[in-house]
Amino acid sequence: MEYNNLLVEKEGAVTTIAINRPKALNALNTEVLAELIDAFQALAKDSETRVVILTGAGEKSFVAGADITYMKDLNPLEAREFAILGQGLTSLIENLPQPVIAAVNGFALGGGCELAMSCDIRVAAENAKFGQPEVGLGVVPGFGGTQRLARLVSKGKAKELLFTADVLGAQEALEIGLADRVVPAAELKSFCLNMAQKIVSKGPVAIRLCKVAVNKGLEMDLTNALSYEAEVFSLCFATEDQKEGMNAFVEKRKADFSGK
Ligand code: DAK
Repeated sequence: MEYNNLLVEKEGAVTTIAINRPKALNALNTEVLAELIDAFQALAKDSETRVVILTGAGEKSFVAGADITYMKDLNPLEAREFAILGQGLTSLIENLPQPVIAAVNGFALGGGCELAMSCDIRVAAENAKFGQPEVGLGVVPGFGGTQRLARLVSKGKAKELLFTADVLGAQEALEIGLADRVVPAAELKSFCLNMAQKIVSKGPVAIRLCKVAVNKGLEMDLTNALSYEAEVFSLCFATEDQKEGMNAFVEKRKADFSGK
C-alpha cells in the first residue's frame, strides 16, 4: 500500500516508520491511523523485520496528539469510532510480535503520548515533551492514556498528569519512568538503531516470548505470572534458537539464530 502520511524505511532486520505530517506536527487523523494500522498489520506478518522503530518526521514533533481540527465536530458515535481506531492501533503495537521502539523526537502529546506508551521502549530526544492535555480540551484521553499511563508510572503521578495536563520534559519523563532513555536529539536515530541491532543479534523467538511474558504477566497475579513464565520458558526448548544459542556458548562461538 502507498502511504500519504508515513515514511517506511527498511535497514536489514530493522524497519523504521516515520509519521509524516510535519505541517500539523504529525497529528493523528483517521487517514494516519488507518495507514499506521495497515503498516503494523503488514509488519506483524513480515518475518524479515525483527525490530520496529516508530518516530515522527521533522525535528519538532513525534505526534502532537489526535487531530483537533478533525475531532472538534465529531458526534458521540463518530468519537467512539475514532477511539476504537486509535485503541486498535495501540493494541496492535502492544501485541506486535516484534519489539517496537518509540524514538520520541519532540512533542508526544495526547494521542502521541498514548502511541508512545503502547510501544515497548521509549527513547526520548532531549527536546521531547510528554503530556496528556485532553482535559484542557474537555475530553478524557481516548487511545488508552488513562490506562497505560497509570500502569507505567505511579497511580498518583498518572492522575496528576491527567488532571493538570502538565507537559513534562524528557528528563522528568525519565525520572517517573515514562521515558526509558534520554539522548541528544542528534543521536536519537543512531541510538535507536544501535539498540535495535543489539536486539536483532539475540534469539528472535526468545525476544518475542519475553514481550508476551512481560505483557501478559503484568495482567496476572505473581503466582499465575510465574507459572506462565515457566510454560513460556519450557516452550523455548522446542526451538532451534535454544539449541543454537546454548551450543554456540559451549562451542565458544557467536550464535547464528534462525528464529525457529
Ligand atoms: N491537531 C491538529 N493540528 C495540530 C495539533 C493537533 N493535535 N497540534 C498542532 N497542530 C497544528 C497547529 O494547528 C499548527 O497548524 P497551522 O496553524 O500552522 O495550520 C501546526 O500544527 C503547528 O503548530 P503550532 O503553530 O501550534 O506550533 P507551536 O510550536 O507554537 O506549538 C504545540 C506546538 C504542540 C504546543 C501546539 O501545537 C499544541 O498545543 N498542539 C495541541 C497539542 C494537544 O493538545 N494535543 C492533544 C490533542 S488531544 C478520544 C480520542 C482521542 C483523544 C481524545 C479522545 N475519543 C474519541 C474519546 C485524544 C486527544 C488528543 O490527542
